[in-house]
Amino acid sequence: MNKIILDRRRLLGLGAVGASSLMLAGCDMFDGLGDRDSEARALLQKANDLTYRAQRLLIRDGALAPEYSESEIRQGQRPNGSTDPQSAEYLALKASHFSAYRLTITGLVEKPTSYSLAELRNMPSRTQITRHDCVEGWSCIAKWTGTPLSRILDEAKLKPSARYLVFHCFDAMDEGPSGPIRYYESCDLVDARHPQTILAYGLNSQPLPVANGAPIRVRVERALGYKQPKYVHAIEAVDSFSRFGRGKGGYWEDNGYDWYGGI
Ligand SMILES: Nc1nc2c(c(=O)[nH]1)N[C@H]1C(S)=C(S)[C@@H](COP(=O)(O)O)O[C@H]1N2
Ligand SMILES: [Mo]
Repeated sequence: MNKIILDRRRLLGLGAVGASSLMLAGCDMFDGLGDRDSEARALLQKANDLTYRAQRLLIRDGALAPEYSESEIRQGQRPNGSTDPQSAEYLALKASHFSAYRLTITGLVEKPTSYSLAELRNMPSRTQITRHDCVEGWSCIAKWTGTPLSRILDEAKLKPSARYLVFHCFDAMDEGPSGPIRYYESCDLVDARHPQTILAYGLNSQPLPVANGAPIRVRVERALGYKQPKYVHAIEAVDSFSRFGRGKGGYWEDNGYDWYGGI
């Protein structure tokens, strides 16, 4: 395992060198005319895709993120980002302990459907103790319980054209010209079907607190903290992200973070 991590780091390091030399090579493009700026962007995008493909090659599709023992849970899961959504819809659901909540599955699926929290809790569950790594430089080991996302996808039956899942959240991050800009995230179908990818409703043997994403937050255990959307109300199967936000696949991605966000 250590060897794999080392090799991966080394390869990612090489990837970074590759990307920065592309950037240098791209520099004189900024002095040129017309749409060369976007040419340079396309090059950088290619470097990003390369990193993604390198990671996909090195991390076997089914490889599990490390799991820990109860004794390694040292503190509660530190709430970060949104911790108390204020949208009217969310406040109403929270007031009734999420009894009227429904998780909607839409987009490129044969059977669009929705689930109440009770229905999700009554499905087969998975519990895992994993480490959450936030890009701000902190980590927490916590125990997550939830419904495997693969089970939900089997029921909804993805259409062959589906390539990604987009997770829509209740919380607003900013006010945009046409209303609130809500948190959203996405993942590919390999991560979506990964055995540790769950729709979590439990944290450290308690119901998931509001501060950590009640009633449902996604755990994609091989990815960074911002890839773990909280307050999820809809999952949409899509073939592209271009319709959402600035088209980069997530709120933080639209603000410059890497889409893949693997660890
Ligand atoms: N809806 C939503 N999901 C989110 C965020 C957020 O602000 N809103 N922040 C992300 C970030 S940066 C981190 S580190 C984790 C924090 O999860 P926690 O509050 O359970 O620790 O949630 C992620 N998912
Ligand atoms: Mo984070």
